[in-house]
Amino acid sequence: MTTNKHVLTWLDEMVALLKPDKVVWIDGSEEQLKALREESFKTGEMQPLNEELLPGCVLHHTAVNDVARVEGRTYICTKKKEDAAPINNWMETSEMKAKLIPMYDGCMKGRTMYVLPYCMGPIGSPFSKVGIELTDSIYVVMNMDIMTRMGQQALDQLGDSNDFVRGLHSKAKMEEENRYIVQFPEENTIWSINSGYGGNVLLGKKCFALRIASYQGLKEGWMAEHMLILGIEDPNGHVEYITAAFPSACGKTNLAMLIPPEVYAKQGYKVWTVGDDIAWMHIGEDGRLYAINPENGFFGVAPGTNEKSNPNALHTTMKNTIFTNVAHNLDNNTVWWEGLDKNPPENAEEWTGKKVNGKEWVAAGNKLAHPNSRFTAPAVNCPCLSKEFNNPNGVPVTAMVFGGRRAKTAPLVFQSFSWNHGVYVGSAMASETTAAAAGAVGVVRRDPMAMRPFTGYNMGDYFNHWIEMGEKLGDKAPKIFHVNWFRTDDEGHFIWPGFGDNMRVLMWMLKRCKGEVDAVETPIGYLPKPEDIDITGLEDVTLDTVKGLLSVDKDLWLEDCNGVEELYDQIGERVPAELRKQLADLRARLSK
Ligand code: OXD
Ligand code: MN
Repeated sequence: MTTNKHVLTWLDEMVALLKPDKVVWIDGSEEQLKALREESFKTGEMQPLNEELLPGCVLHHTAVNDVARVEGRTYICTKKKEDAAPINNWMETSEMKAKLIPMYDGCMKGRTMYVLPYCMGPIGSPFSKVGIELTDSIYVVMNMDIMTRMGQQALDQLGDSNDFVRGLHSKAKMEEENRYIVQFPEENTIWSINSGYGGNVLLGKKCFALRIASYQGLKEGWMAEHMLILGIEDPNGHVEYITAAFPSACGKTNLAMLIPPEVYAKQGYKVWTVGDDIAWMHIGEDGRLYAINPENGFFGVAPGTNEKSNPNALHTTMKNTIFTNVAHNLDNNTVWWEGLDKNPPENAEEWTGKKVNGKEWVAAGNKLAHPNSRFTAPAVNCPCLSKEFNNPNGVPVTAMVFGGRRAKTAPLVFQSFSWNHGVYVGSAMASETTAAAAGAVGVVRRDPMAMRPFTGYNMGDYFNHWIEMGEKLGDKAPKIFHVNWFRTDDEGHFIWPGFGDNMRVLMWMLKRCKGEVDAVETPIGYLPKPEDIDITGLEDVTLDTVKGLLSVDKDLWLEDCNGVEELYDQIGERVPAELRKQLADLRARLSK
């Protein structure tokens, strides 16, 4: 399929190491994919679902100990420790290889190795990048077919170039204690072993499009961010684009696909999805920042997705979708998850494959679907997919949003005073943890730019890269905002309705960007005047509710500053002086 010498030489080396029985190149043809699906049904790796209700959809269960990204076992390996540590797990490159090579040696004996070329970003875009993943998993091939532009088209995009990411994945023996997800950014290489969970094994996604790409962006002057991209079209047909970073499982997919509330829909506003997870951003010829979505599908969290919370996502999953670790409705051979509807299937298999009475199971407080169960769905299925989705130049970014899940501290929305203050705000992001990563749920952790688990190099250098991008963008830089949809009252109930109504907050941002609305200057940034958040048609939200949502408790903020300082101290001397100054200025404003 290719005469690229760099590809062929690397492949020879890997075949010698892995010793597969068979090597199969994935060309991306329908015929080949169909045969692989059939094979996966035979081995039980996948189960076909109801062809009438869910055409082309399949169900997969991972191993029970392999249901989320494993941050504790994810490494950035560089020659020098300070280039990746201390936020990342680090090991010296050759030391890590010496550890992993014996595990890879012969691990594909008796198996087929799939050679899977893929392109991140639209084919033909100057900003797209190619990777090749070697894997012994059909599940991976089928997921990558949805999530990337896969096969011959990717090799054509690569041509003779050596600029491709070398990805190696083996399920090996699926040993938890020997599970490693390793990035070697200096060598454009990813090694993943002993896992079958999406975020650990679909190497185009977190490993490449964030960890490796963030490093490439540092070297080449662009940005790879954990951000959704959406467009808001006004009644005149003019579209403004917003990118937004939230920690995993904080509703990026829901925001990216939001349905405008009636007050806006009536006027003719529309929302378009460009991406729900990752944005690659370059400075365009006109000096503005442009974003492409490197992915070609959505790897979304299933639980909580329903007709009300995200009808677009639900619709997107109705055909040609892979469901992982959701519950199986045995009555009609479909799927179910918590929050889909109020009717758990009686005749069900819960996510590990055990037959249960779903109603009784749920009533007894058990989960039918795993909280991090997923759908892998093609972007083309999405009813609100932007017509710019495949635009090789991307879309111009007007506003950038940071956000987290904070019960009390952060107000509904505020705008930063400047780009550098916005970089501070991003660096200070924090959130209460969710089920997307293994570990305790509900603990506050600092998650700068939602990139804590995804930055492929030193976090201080990463902050500095943001500051330098701002210098290049000058007055063409997007405006930076911070939101919090998750404020709770004293009983722990969410105060803001969220979902589609979040558009009310985005509309305020766009007005700010166009200079159409004033704001209140506060120590933490510009806050809306409460009456400038349009609450028309909201039943449970009054002007007083909005006032409450916009209130800022200075003591909580000063406490939060201590958390930021701790993070900066942990990162150490590479934290830019500018951010230390932003922190000092914020403290001074809060103490006045
Ligand atoms: C994801 C994540 O899967 O952030 O997108 O964990
Ligand atoms: Mn994500």
